[in-house]
Amino acid sequence: MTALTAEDFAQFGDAVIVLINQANDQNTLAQLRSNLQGKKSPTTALSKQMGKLDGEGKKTYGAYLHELRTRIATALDERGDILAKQALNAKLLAEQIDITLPPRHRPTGGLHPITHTTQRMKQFFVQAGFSVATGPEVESDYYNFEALNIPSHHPARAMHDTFYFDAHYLLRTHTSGVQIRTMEKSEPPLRIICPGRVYRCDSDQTHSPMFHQMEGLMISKSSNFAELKGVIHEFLNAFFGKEMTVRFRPSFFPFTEPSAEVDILSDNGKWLEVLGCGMVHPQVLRNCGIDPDEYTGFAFGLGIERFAMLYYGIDDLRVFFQNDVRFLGQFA
Ligand code: 2NM
Repeated sequence: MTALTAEDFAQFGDAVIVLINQANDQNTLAQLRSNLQGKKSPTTALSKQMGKLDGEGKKTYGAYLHELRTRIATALDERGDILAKQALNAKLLAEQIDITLPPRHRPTGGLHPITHTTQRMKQFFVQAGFSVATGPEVESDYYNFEALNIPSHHPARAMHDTFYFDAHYLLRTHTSGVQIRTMEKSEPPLRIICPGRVYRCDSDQTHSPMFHQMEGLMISKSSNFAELKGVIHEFLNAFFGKEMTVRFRPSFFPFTEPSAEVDILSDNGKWLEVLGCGMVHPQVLRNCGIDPDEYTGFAFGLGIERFAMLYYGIDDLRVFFQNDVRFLGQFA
């Protein structure tokens, strides 16, 4: 065989490197790598020729072949690096995101109008020094009626008003049990409001079997009816956001004496009843361990739905409980 010269190896190497540098993607380069370095590659074929050479010739030939393989390997690696970098840049470019695009619309919820109304009520009383108290919705006969001076023959006790579980337990018909417990537990003076769900066996256009009430209680050594009138009037002014014309009408509740119902004058000249109130009955104070000769107090109770309807101009009570998003969305 005619021995290949250094020149031959160099020319072959040059030609192969041109080929390598023409590879324009990683797949082509991988194919080329397998063709140039695999078992069937020209360099493998060349190495098989070595056996036929003598000692000195084998050494020179071996050195040329080694250099050729090194050149090919280096060229493959360098081209590989370039193509990898190009592929990465193309990927980054393709996956580029525009962070200045406006976000997709995500609908957000809002507070239920009853929750919002309750919060506005709390806001007034908390700034006036009242604490918010809560209690169980399943009440005992004692806390819902007995302690409040509601005798067993009173209409409020009749089956058609109250949801009874058994002879002793019921769904509270007002939050007064919370006030009773607070009076039992704490030393006067006291200023609390008790918002919450209450239940009455009654359902039509203007009555829901579950509705929301807020009751308030203030006990001190000097509370009187003038103070009650002042607090209620200030509350109504704050809630409706304007100076209200208010009327206190004598009324009757078993747990207050004297008792009154409060009307506000509406824009169309009609009086609207909005709450009940009175001076806590001495017997109720006594029931809770408070000496009525030392302390006096006033209490009031209102329906939160009624206030929400007046505030938002809603004429149907039922919309509060239907959870229609077209209604609720207007308060978000
Ligand atoms: C009302 C009207 C008048 C009231 C009385 C009490 C308590 F526990 F102190 F005796 N709590 N709530 C009360 C008074 C409630 O609702 C129309």
